[in-house]
Amino acid sequence: MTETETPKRSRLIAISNRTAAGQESRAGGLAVALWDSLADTRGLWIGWSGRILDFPSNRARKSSEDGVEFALTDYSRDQFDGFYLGYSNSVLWPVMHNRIDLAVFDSSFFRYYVEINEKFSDIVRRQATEDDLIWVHDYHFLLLGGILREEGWTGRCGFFLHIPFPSPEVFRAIPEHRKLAKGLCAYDVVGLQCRKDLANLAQYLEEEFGAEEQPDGKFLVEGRIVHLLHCPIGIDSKSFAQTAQDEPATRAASRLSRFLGERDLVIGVDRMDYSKGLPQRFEGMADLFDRYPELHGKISFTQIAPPSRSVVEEYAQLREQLDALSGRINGDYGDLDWMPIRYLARGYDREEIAGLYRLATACLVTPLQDGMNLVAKEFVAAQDPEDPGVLILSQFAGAAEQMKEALIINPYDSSAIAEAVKQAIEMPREERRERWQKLYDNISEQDIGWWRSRFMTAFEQVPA
Ligand code: ADQ
Repeated sequence: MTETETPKRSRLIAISNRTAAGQESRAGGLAVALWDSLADTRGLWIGWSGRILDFPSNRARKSSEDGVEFALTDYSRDQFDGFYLGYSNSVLWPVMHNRIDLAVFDSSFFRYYVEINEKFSDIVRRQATEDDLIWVHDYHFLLLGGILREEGWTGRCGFFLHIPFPSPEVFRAIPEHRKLAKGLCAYDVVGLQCRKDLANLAQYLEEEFGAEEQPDGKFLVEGRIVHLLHCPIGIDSKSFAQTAQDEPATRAASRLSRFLGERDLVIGVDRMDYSKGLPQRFEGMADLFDRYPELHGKISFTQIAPPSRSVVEEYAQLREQLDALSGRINGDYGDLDWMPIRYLARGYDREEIAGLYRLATACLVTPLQDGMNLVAKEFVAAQDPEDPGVLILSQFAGAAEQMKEALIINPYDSSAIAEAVKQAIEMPREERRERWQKLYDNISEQDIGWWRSRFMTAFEQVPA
């Protein structure tokens, strides 16, 4: 069997905090990837309903959509604050993204993290049988595998971490790091976005638990075998390439091009998150206009960044910082007929974004730390092969391991951002085509189906 063929599957049970239940379009990569596997195996997707209730039940409500079953559960306000906003997004998210300085180590959060992981363990045990494959997603559920094992679960459990795994020193800043790591090692397969993450986790497990490396990516940790799998997530590149040429995309592109005129569009598309390096990116653009007055009026930088998690203090501060920075840069460099930065703090439909990518001369993907970054892959997929735009990519995005033909930059270095933008807008068409072709071949080969098969193949090999 080749790596891209999916073996005959057991029923799949997916677990993630948010699911694709009730989504009108299942356009997101993860939703599409999981949906197909779930539908093929008459599978079940367990997650949060999105509801906060005074007295939530410990059970989950079942529903079904297009051949996929859902079991969704509600949270209390305390659970939402302690588990989701607290431990998940104010401890794990910042630390895993190398921002210990932004973490809020409030000891009450962990209790709710354990409580929700236990709640999901109960739901899994009620809904699943030990013949099923349990595939858990992301940092919200690091403990779930360990809790299931403590409760005597012997079925196969796999885990995929969508965000980075930091260096051992940084991970040790989390007071409960040993408990989290033990939970992680209770899974049979742990998938990581890039080789750096895998090396960090392996080093941590060796130092902290004396883990012993076995052949084929397996590690013996405290008497159990865990398979650490390098498994970079991809996108449905062919379908995204088509989306970028469909009517909603071309309509959005023509709305923007009316304001562009002859100017080059440099685009950024991100959730408004401190990991995405937005202030540094804005400073990089300011640096460009500072160094090259001849480029004034020639470039329009459009940043789309809908606010996320805005009740978390750091996110509210980021919003204020970006508002101030864009105002300052437009004030300093703008003219009667030109605004250097168009900063849109709202989301757009995926179809519209695809059209904007295709219109752009360059895309700035400059996170300070990112598990993968799907925007980089979407931008490449959306290009016109005859006249493609240039991807400028942070060396700290997981995607940089695969996308070496992008202009790779250090996102902390505003001069590097400035020079890369200049290089991109001046790059000859032949060089753009060559770089783009290699990038496109890579993202088409290692697409979302490849990612799913790679994980499932490792998973199916675990003895039942
Ligand atoms: P995110 O940090 O949310 O996810 P990213 O990969 O950048 O990840 O983008 C996710 C999706 O949201 C993309 O499909 C993108 O098009 C869409 N999106 C982003 N900004 C948008 C905007 N302004 N308007 C509309 N849509 C927007 C986490 C990890 C990543 C990892 C993914 C998948 O943090 O590192 O790549 O999961 O594993």
